[in-house]
This record gives sequence, C-alpha cells and structure tokens, in this order.
Amino acid sequence: MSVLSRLMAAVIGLCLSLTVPAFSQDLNKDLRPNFLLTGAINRTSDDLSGTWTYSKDLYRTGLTDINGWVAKSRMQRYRDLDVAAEEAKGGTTFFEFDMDRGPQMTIPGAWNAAEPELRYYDGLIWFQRKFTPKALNGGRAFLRFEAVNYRAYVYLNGKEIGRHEGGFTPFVFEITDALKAGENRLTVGVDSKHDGKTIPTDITDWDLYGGITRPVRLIYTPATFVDDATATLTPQGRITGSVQLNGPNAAGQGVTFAVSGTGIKATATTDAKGFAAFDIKAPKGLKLWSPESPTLYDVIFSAAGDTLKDRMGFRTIVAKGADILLNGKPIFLRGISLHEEEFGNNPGRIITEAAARALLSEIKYGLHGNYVRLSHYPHSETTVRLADEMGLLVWSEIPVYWTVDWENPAVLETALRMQRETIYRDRNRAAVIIWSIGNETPVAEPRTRFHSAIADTTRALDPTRLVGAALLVKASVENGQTTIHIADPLLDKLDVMAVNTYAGWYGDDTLDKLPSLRWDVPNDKPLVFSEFGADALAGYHVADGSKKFSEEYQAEYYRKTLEMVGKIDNLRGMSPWILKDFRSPRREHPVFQNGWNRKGLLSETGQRKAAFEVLADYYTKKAAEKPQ
Ligand code: GCB
Repeated sequence: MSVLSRLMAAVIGLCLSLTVPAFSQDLNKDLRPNFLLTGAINRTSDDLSGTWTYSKDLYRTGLTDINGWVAKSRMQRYRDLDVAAEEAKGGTTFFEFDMDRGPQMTIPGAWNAAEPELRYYDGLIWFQRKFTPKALNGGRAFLRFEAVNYRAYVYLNGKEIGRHEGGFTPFVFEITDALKAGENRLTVGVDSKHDGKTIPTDITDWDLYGGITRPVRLIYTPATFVDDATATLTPQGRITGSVQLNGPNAAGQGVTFAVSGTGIKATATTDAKGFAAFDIKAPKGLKLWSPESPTLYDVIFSAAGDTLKDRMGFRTIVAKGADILLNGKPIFLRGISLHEEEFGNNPGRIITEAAARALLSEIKYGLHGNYVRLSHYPHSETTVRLADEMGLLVWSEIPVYWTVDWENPAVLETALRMQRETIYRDRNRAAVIIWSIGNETPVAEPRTRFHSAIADTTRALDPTRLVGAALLVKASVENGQTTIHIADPLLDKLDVMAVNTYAGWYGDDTLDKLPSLRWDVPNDKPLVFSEFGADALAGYHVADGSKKFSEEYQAEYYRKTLEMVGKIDNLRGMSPWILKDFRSPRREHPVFQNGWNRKGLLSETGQRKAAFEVLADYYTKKAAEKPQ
C-alpha cells in the first residue's frame, strides 16, 4: 500500500468510526443469560431460605489484599474449611474469619433491618449456609437467586461459580458438577456499594438496602429441560409462543403447549439449537384476563420428558391514538406507585406473599385501583404473580433513575442486561402491560441515545407490550399563565407518555393555582401521570390545610391536582406517588420525616391518611364512568 492510499484508508476509517453510533457493538452482543429457568418457582427445588451466618468485610479483604494482590488465605471467607478444626491443630496458621461461628441472619431480607449495627452498613458482607442436595440421578442442579443487592460473588465448596451485578433481577448458575454428595458449603459475598457506574447510582430517594433480599433455591431438572417457555395472545386472536430446551437432547424434540380446560394444544419440533415456536388460533371460549376478571389457566410446556407448569392469563394490550386498549377496549389506569417495602416500622424488603397481599389489597380494594406502578426497579416475582392473581395491571421499571453514566458502554450493557432479565422473568404475566425504561432523566443527547437503546432492546424482546418512561416536564410563564410542556425527543420511542409533576409541593405554586396550570402535551399518545404527590405525617392535622406535612394539605393537594390533570384530553391513567411511606436517607426533617419519605397515602404501618379517601373516591367515580 502506498503512503497515499494508507493515508486515505486512515481518513476513511476515521470517518467511519465517527459515524458509527457509539453503542452499536454492545447492542449486537448476546446478553441473554446462560440459563433462565423460566417458571423456576414451580420446579422441584430446595428452598435455601432460613438461617445463614455472615461476616462483615467493609475493606473487602476476602476479595483482594492491599495493593490489589490476591486476598490473603486467612481472609478468604469462601474457603471450604472448618476454621475451628484447623485452629485445634495448632501451628502457625491462623484465620481472621470463621464463617461457621459467625453471627446469624435470616435470609431473605435486607441486612439494614436485621441488626441495628448494620442499619447504615454499605459494603461487602459474606453469607454462608450449608445444605445437602438430593441425589441427582443423571439430572442437573442449579442455584437460582431471585435478587441480591447489588453485586453477588458466589462460591460453592470453596470454588467460585459465578458473579452477578444488579439488585433486582434473578440469576442462575449450574452447579451439577460442583456439588458434592452430603454437605455442601455455599458462600455468597454481597456488596451493596453503589457508585457513578452502577444502576441505580448512589443518588436516589430510597433506601438502597443490601443483602440477599429474595429467596435462593436449589433447583433440580432432568438432563434436558425446558429452560424458557412463553405464550401470548395476539391482537389477531392467535396464541403464539416458543420453547427453548437446554441439554444434550435439546435438538429435534417434540414440544407440547397445553392450556387446561380450553382445548388449546400446540405442538412443534425443536431445531438444532433446541428452539421451537408455535402459533395456533385461540379458541372462542378462552376467557380473557382483565382486572375485573383475572382468569388464570393452568398451562403446561412439555418436551424431552420435562414438564414446566405455570398459571397464565391471556389478554391483549395495545396503544392506539390516545387510547390504551385492553382486550380491544379503552381502559383508564387507576393506579398508585409502590416501593418494595413491606408494612412495619422496620421494613427489610421481606416480600412474602402475605406482605405483598397486604400492600396490593390496599390498592385493589382500598383505593378501587386496577393498576400499580412497581417503581423504581423490578419488584419481587411474588408481587408480580400476585398482581396476576388479584387483577392489577403492572408498570414494570428498571432503575435507570436520575443520573446515570450515559456515555459509558459498560453501564448501558448493565441496563440492557437488567431489562432482559426482567422481561424473561415476567413476560408470561398478563398483569404486566408496560415496560418502563427509566425515571426522570434530564434531557440530553447521550441520555436519549442510552434510553433509545433500551427501548429498542425491549421492543425486540417483547413486541407485545407497551414501552414507557417517566419523563420530566418544563414550565414556562407568559402573561401570568403557567404552561407545562413535555419536550423530550425520547417520546418517539414510547407508546405511553408518562410524566411526573410536583407543582404544589416542590416550587412556589400554591394549591389554588393548580387547576389553572395549562398542560401543553402531544395528544397522539396516551398520557399517564406516573407521579404526583405531597408529604404528610400520619396524625399531623392542621384543620385549614395551611401547613405542608399536614394530612389536610396532602388531601387538598390531591383534590387540586386531580382537578388539574382531569382537564387533559388524552389522560389515560395515573400512579400518584405513593401508596406507603418509605425509607429514604434523603429525608431527615426531625419532626416530620426521620428518614422516611412521607408521600405515602398510608403511613409505614398502614395508617390511612386523609388523602387516601380523596383518591379512593376519585377512582370509585372513574370506575363507574364509561371508558372514553
Ligand atoms: C420523584 C422521584 C421519586 C421521589 C419523588 C419525591 O420525582 O421519581 O423517586 O421519591 O419524586 O418524593 O420527591
């Protein structure tokens, strides 16, 4: 090559690299987890919940030594070793941990609530438990963690079996070959530290909590098993779906999908990669899932001697013009937002079915709602399954919140991975209608590019649901008239326009001004208020409502805000902020807050504030109205 042609090649190369979108190579990467174990909750398993021991490791000595050297063996909490027995031998060896004799904690649950000294602990803690597996008899075994916040380092019998980043989604490691007969030692390092490169970052308005916050199960499968299976009703009246097998006999297998009591039975044969798709006409008698009638069917996916059972509902969801159509009919989303915190004055994210039911019942039966925004991250599978059973539509969200390192491809990859893990986990839940790709992120080109990548991945993975995001709004004043606008290029990527507004709480607007604020919003899409709210301390009363933090102020705020939003033509729903007061280190007023965000309609123990009835009345009327 001549010098000139080399120069030209370099110039062309430079031009190409300037025009290629920054994230293209990451988007092409296959971010599907190695194992999904869809519907794992219904598989044969041993629940590893219960008593674990733990060892604090604020300086991460179990992971690395000073100067980045390998951790000292006397610090490696994950070693498969009986420290007391070693000590009894005498000699020069000594240890600076002993997992067997460490303090105990009940798993699942956040450590912040477990011990007063761990309330503000933010860093690494090692957890350990022992278990004896069933005989595998040629089958396989997997560890499935429903959530570990925020990073997990997993070791079995002293060997690392995997790592995971992200506090709210499940992950699975195969341990078939790593298991021993008899007792096995499972050690998990959990690092709760968030920073500028995690999702979310360390700047939030909720307690970041640390720990093994959801159940851990040892799951048994045959050698070849159904790793993933999905089925959905299309607006064209068909049931389409697929099955992915994993194992030595995955290829060329007959697959059956059957829905009990409906006559639905689809069959297909897996390809060389163990994948099979099916597409059949939905029978006339199929009862559609809806909040009023949340019909769930027993379904079975079977292949290669493995059977995956689940309970599933069938419905369609479409955005058309300004309407949201559920099963072809316009619907108004009567909702509320929710953090993942159980009732009580020391919540630890311990979401048992009873805890989830107590929360969702307040929405369904107390507020007469039909919808819940599970903010600001994927909630427990228990909650989502219960929403399916009780008939509550769900907005599901990943914690791309406020500030994120928008230009960092590794951070985008983390976000994409989270969204995938969420979609794979929940795409068989009829309740879930909206995948949200973020909350209140300031408009700027790198941020819009980042969100667009998530929107594209979401749509590619699940074209059957709506894509949304909770957006910021802008206000302008002209001739004394305040107008609120949504000016966000991300709108092009969304099916549902969702906005958060706090006029009347933050800022200088008085409550009497709210109904006259003008909303200038595009009207070709459904608009949903993803948030509005005001703090109130339960039991603090100021009869004329003149004082912020009083129940009366919050109730009046709701009246005026409902009057304001009710004037917007394409309003199709709302999820005010929020059902229950929640822990937030951002909120430290010593009289009213003490570490709690008080925008709940219920106190942390479930006491209803005056605004609860205001919203409940509004929803009762809405439910009685003919839909638009
Ligand atoms: C918001 C955030 C939410 C906060 C809330 C508040 O806009 O999305 O996470 O907790 O405001 O209370 O200020």
